[in-house]
Amino acid sequence: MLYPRETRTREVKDLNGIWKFKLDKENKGYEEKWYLQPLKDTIPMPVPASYNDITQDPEIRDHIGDVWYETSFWVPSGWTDKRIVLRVGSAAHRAKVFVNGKEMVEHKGGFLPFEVEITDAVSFDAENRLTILVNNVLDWTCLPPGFIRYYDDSFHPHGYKTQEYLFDFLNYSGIHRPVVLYATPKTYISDITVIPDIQGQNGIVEYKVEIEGVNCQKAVPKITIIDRENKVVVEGSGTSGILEIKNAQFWEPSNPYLYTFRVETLVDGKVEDVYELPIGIRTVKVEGNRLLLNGKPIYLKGFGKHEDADIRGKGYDSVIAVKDFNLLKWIGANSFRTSHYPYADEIMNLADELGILVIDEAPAVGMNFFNKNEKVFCNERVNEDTLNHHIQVIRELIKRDKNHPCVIMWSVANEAATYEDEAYEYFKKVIDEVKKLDKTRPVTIVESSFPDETKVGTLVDVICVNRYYSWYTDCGKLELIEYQLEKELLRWYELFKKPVIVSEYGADTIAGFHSDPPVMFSEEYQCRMLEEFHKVFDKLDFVIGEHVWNFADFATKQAVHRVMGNRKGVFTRQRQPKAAAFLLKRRWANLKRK
Ligand code: GCB
Repeated sequence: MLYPRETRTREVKDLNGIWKFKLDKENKGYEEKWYLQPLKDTIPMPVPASYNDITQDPEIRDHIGDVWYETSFWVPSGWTDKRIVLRVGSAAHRAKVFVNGKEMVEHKGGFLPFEVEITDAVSFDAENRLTILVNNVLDWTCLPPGFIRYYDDSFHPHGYKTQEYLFDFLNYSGIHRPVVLYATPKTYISDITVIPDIQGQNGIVEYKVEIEGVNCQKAVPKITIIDRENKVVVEGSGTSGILEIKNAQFWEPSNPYLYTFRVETLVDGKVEDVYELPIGIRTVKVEGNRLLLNGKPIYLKGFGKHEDADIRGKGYDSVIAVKDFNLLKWIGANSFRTSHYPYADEIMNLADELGILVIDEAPAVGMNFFNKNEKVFCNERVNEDTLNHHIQVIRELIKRDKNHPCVIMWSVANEAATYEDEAYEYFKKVIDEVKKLDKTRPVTIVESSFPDETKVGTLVDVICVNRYYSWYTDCGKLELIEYQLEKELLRWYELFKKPVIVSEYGADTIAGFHSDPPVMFSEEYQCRMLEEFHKVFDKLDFVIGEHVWNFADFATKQAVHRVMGNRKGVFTRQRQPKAAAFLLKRRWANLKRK
């Protein structure tokens, strides 16, 4: 799926801003066809944003079910002979889109974009009404999965229910990413796949262009690769081919060089459509116990993140996005994982531009009761339907992100119950799909299982493991970390002979709490814990990365162990550094390993 970009032949119209919003308290609006008329009794709601924290009303914050959004737009008169597409960056978790009362498309999955051609549904002479129904219920067929708990006891009123899910971050809901209209010619470039390679000093670009629409049979794509100085470095033509850039600049964190891959489709010698894709020439490979970027070992320094901020919730916000990248640069990180779901296109674009490496994660989190008596991979829970949806999400994810040089690895899940026998078959199918669609990037599953119990260690290219020694186990016992962690990591390597990334480690820390000797929740404890982990990483050659949990404090569902959210941030939710930020900045500046 091509990100909507303006070119000579393409226009993008932003529909973001303040929309009308209505809570569907009894979830009856679809049945009553609310979309046929303008919504009544609405309140203003920003798009993109989670709706949960925008008002003072707990009923809106905690709503389970449907909500309605509505806006209106005019179609520019210059678009009469164009193909008009509506694109929703994401809506959590299911959406139905109506244009002028007509149902156009539905989508399941809250963290990926979807689009629909609406050329025949719009009016050029009148204002058009756009209605989006969003539903936030998570069930076992969703990613992430969840379930509704109905209470049948004397402590709860009749009919009381809660949305349950087995991950900690808050189930923020709403239209989370930009909504745009865009226009393309009627014969249009529908997809581009670019696979970069390196031969000596030269960059190799294998490409494939897909064209659809009225004259697609006649259309011939012309390809031009342009450097940053706007110089043409190579040209070609045809729907697929291999191009060579002599003396290419390779994309890497210290030089995130992007070329422009311009496609022009010619129909009877005339330019019909133009699309410009930023590309980076780089390779990623796992060799022995190393991760190689452009043939050289790379050590990952960074974080597991979240899309999360005050008031906006999970809504994309360019202010937060740029601030976060500035903090990543300031602290000396070179990477992050999109824990626990794919992030906004705009964030991926920034990572390309700024040279931050990304482990791109599917929204498969919360597939674990952390209780071996409660099975997850079974008919009533994560089953064939979940698997089919997982595979569908993998397809959408790779289609969206395949061309990003920043994406160096796919993560198919976080902390699933991989100790269950059934997990092997399940993840084999998911990983086979990834490998079928992308033969160039390594694949991982982020583990909480121990090396001797996981059933999936043989399926992945890199072992990613989350570990909380001295936090969730042996609380406060910093002195045990080195002993426990070293033993465990050595075992991972002994069993699987694959490079290991510690993809989560960290301590909840309330900014401003101090204690010496350190106790849990103090800034000193967070620092000491990180240092103990680092001692072990620095001894073990096969450890190829450290991702602290978390970049910033973030909102969670309420629980006795959550003090207004998860406080494992190295930055506060307002993006101010805790003491650990300065520790990491010093460490990462001086780290010898590359
Ligand atoms: C984990 C999860 C992460 C949680 C974290 C924690 O293992 O992967 O989503 O936020 O632990 O702090 O509990």
